[in-house]
Formats: sequence, structure tokens, C-alpha cells
Amino acid sequence: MTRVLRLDLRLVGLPLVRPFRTSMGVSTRKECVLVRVETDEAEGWGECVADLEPDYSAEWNGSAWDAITTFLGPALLAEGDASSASVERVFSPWRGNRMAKATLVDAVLDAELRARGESLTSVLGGDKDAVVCGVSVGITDTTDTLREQVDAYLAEGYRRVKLKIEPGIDVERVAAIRADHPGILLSVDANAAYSLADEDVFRALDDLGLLMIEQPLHHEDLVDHAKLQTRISTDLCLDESIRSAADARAAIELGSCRIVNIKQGRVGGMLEARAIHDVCVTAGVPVWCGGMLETGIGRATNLALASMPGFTLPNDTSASSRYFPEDLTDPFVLEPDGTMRVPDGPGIGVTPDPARLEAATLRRETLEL
Ligand code: SMG
Ligand code: MG
Repeated sequence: MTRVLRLDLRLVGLPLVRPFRTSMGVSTRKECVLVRVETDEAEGWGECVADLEPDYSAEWNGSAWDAITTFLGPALLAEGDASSASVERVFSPWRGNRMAKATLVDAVLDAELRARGESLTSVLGGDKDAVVCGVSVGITDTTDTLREQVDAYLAEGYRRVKLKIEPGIDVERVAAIRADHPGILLSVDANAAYSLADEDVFRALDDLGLLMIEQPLHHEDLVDHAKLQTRISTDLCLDESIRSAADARAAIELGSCRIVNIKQGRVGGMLEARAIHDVCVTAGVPVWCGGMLETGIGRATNLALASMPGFTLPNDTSASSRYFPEDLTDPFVLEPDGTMRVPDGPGIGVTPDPARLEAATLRRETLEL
């Protein structure tokens, strides 16, 4: 029996080292909700992957804050046995709000594992102590700027480059990078910016030897993705369209993708992420861990996820220095071989630096029993 005694919410803000432009717009800073849960046994941390605006998903920082303070947090405090075994049931009366739910699921799981002295990676059955890292490169003003950024990331050791694309800034750019680096693992991510009418773009991309094309079509679509997958040979990967293990099953059965990007924060937390992993492994579909520009808290959680056996492709788990002048935790670094070590301390294995956390805090609220 574990009781949750207290939830400390913070909205934190950090500058990004450089603007990150995608087909959805430009991010110049990171803001996210962090929750510290205190149980009668330990503390645990969870980071929400919602952003400043509801663009990547319908959730945003304001909705996540409200969902946690109005519904999810009070329900957790009222629950006699708030453990990873019960938390999904506690949240089941409310639909959606998966990013908000993930924050608390992950925090409760972290506290539970810290109390038991077990690491998240060991409990998930992780089979690697370091994971292979890729980097996601935003849309730039010019092809030369993109070239410079890609060259610098490759020099750091990243083992896969993912280029953000949008209609009009796609084939030519990607072809230029492919010409510069014929042998690298290269992929693209459209964040749902295209439709089936753009078949010419996909046919041209199909000739560039890409590892995958990520979320080319509408975020709620599975059927058109299945049609597109029959028309090109490059593997499609779904990100936004996969919100649950049920979505993953549907996408795989329909043939909408051959690869799945798992973001635990998008799907309601680590338990649902594990369920998606299991669906994909059973179906022989490779998975990898996506990123939401997380601080060190979310990064540690993601690294544990990416240590699971089905994660066989490079992950969007880049170094702290790729995102922030200064992270909230000790910085995560890229090893010279392009891997990152999976924390193996109790729980997610990291906590925020108190002074840096304080300096980054924009808003706070405490919920107590
Ligand atoms: O965390 O390295 C990261 C960012 C990876 O490209 C990335 N994320 O669609 O996969 C994606 C995007 C979502 C965030 S865009 C603000
Ligand atoms: Mg994506």
C-alpha cells in the first residue's frame, strides 16, 4: 500500500540553444510542467511533454496543469493504494489528457522504484546500458545552414539524422544532405503536413534511401497512411497517430506504418509505452524512442524506455547540449560512439538540481492530502 501525500507542480522554462522550426511553427524556448510526487515511502519525478501551444497535440501546458490540479491529482491523493498497478484505473474515468496522465504515472512509478531501490531500466527488462542516439534537425532558412548543422552533429557522433520537412522545403534539402553524406542513416519528419495529393514529393523522397518517413499525413489518419505505404518502398513511421497500444495494433493491422515512434509522454506514460512496445515486438515492428525536447527528467525516463529490447533503431535522445545552455539535471552527454548511457540508479536515476530548478520555475502549486 502506497499513499500519495503531496504533489508539487511547477511550470519551468528554459531557453533553447537555437530555435527549433518544424512544419507546425518555431519554438524558441522550452516550457513544461514538472511534478514531484511525495509518497509515504519516497519521492518521484514526472515531466509533462505538453508544450506552450496545442500544436503537436491537443494538450498544452495550461490544459495539463488544469487536468492535474482539477481531476488527476485529487483522485491520486484520494486513492488508498496509489501504485503503478492502480494508477491507470484511478485515471480511467477521464478520456484523453494522456500527457497530463503520463506525468503522474511516471512520477508514481519513479517513487515506487526509488522506494524499492530498483532502476526503471531493470524493471522494464532493458537489455542495453547505453542507447544509440540520433538528432532531430529543425527547418533552416537556407540549405547551407542545414548542411553546417548536420555536419556539426555528425562530428559530435550522432548515428542518425532526422530532418524536419514541410511542403516546399523538402526534396531538394533532403537530397542535398544525402549527397553530402551518402552512407548515413537519414530520415525525415513532416509532423502531419502533407496529404495523399503530395504523392510526387513522396516518390522523390523514396529515391533518397531514407531510413523512414515519419508522420507524413494527418495526425488522426491511419487509412491514407496505409494507402501511401503501398505506393512507396520507404518505411513509414507513425508518431502523432499512435496514442495507445490499441492505435498501434490498428496501424499495424491496416499496414499504415512499418515502424513506430514511441514517446511515453504522448501515450499516457511508461506503462502504456511498454504495452505499445510489446504489441510492436509481437508483430515484428521495430520501434524507437521519440523526443519532445525534454529536460533531464524526461530524458532519463526516455533512456530507460529506449533500453527495452524492441528499441532497435536510433532514438531522439540527444545530449542536453543539443537543447539547453543548462539542463535541470546533471547534463546528459553523447559518448564519442554516438550512444548515451542509461541511468541505472533507483527509479529514473536523476533528480533536478535544486538551484537550477528554482531559477527555472515560473509557476507553482501544491496539492496535499
Ligand atoms: O527531443 O530531440 C527531441 C526533438 C525530437 O523532432 C523531435 N520531436 O515530431 O518527433 C517530433 C518532434 C516533436 C516536437 S516538435 C516541437
Ligand atoms: Mg515526430
